[in-house]
Amino acid sequence: MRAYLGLGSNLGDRGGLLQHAVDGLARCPDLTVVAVSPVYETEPVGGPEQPAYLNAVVAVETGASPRRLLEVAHELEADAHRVRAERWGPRTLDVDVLLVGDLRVDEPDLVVPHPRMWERAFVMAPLADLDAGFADRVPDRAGVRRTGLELSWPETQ
Ligand code: GSY
Repeated sequence: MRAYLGLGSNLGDRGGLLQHAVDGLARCPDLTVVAVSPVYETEPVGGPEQPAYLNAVVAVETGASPRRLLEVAHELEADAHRVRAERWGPRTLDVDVLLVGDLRVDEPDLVVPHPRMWERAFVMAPLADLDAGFADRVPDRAGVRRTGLELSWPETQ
């Protein structure tokens, strides 16, 4: 299955934290990283006043369940010392399970496809870079700009 994970960081070495997450995914035996989007700098959506985010989307090939992908996401976040104290507040690293093939999950702590992805240009713009089939679903791009930063993964190293 092709799955997509969203990465976001707005604290500390934001680019380094995104790269650290991609490196962690590339080491994970449950999946293969097949593509990584360009990095976008994006205005925060929701929550208190907080710094701008860097966002990217990673495409993986995997036979892992959405639940296992959520575990991997939480491991990466914990590794980045994310403090989960404030739900919508700044975070060193946020990893969201966006899509897992055609699977649908609706559980209290896991909803796939990610329920808010369609309205978030910081998710849909990088997702459309990886799959042009989403290009006509990208909402207003105000506050979302592509940086020159590129993340690497084994195929590009
Ligand atoms: O859900 C991801 C965390 N997050 C973000 C984000 O990654 N980027 C932007 N621009 N705003 C956000 N608000 C939240 S919460």
